Amino acid sequence: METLNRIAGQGANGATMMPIIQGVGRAAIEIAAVLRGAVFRGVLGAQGTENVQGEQQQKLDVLSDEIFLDEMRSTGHVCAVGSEEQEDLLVIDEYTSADWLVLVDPLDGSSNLDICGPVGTIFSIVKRKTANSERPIESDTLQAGVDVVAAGYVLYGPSLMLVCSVGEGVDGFTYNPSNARFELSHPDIRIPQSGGYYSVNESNSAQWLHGMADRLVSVRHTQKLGMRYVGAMVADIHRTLLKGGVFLYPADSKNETGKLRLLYEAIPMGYLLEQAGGKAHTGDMPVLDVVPEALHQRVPVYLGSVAAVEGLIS
Ligand code: AHM
Ligand code: MG
Repeated sequence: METLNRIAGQGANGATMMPIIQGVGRAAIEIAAVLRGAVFRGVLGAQGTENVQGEQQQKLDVLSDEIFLDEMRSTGHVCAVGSEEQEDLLVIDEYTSADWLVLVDPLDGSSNLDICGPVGTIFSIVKRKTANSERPIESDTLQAGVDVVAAGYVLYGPSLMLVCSVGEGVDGFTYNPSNARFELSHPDIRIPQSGGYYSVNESNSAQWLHGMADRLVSVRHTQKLGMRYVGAMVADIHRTLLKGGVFLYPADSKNETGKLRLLYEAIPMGYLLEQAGGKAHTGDMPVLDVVPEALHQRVPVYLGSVAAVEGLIS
């Protein structure tokens, strides 16, 4: 059975990305173990702090962030990490001359923790723009999705899965506890172009802008879509990739730029969707064309099968 090593043979960047993606795999195994034991270690619940977005941090958000950062440091190839849980760029002092920066949402969907629901980790990797002799700075992370070199997610569900791309399609790997390896379980994932589900927090529909509620009624009818919503982006995107349809988090009258973060959520998931033959759009432009202006910027997202996304944005 092929393992994560498959990535090393993919495209121009596979071999270079390999140690970093293996680091993501190690972080995933550690975070999964912490999640499994959380109720016994007293690490469920609020940390009592807010992140830069003003959201309550869960203890597991903070623990996952620490684990991920430690594993990125241990690769020796990452000079800095931009995390949804950290206000500023975290420079890895031991490796300031390394080539790569990683953007991460260490524990996405953490409101699902209280109900033992699925959660995930989302990441992307970009090459620094500053010279290697300089200390990396925040603007090194502000790169459009078209310049992303690798991206992926970890799904903490009934199985532990790592789904990623280095620009040569999308592969899914499942952790095999009997040999402690991520094994290739879903080679070359292609999103179905018809059928599937729409996935959205429909309780916001009265506040959606641009007539989105009416458009959704029309698209779900013409595309014959069922409905599913976990409320954890990784689980909702994973289903969308495998079954087709569309995941959306539109702009609404309270959040005119949407809820989800460009760098930690929209770009990595948009990159994967496009690599799998789908479409990723903000309603104004392709997700991968948006040039980020700030680390914690938000955008509306429409991610899924081409016809379903086009039906919503046109
Ligand atoms: P988080 O990064 O703070 O966990 O928030 C992101 C999550 C996504 O996983 C999910 O798609 C979305 O928020 C759900 O939002 P809502 O509860 O408004 O439906
Ligand atoms: Mg998130």
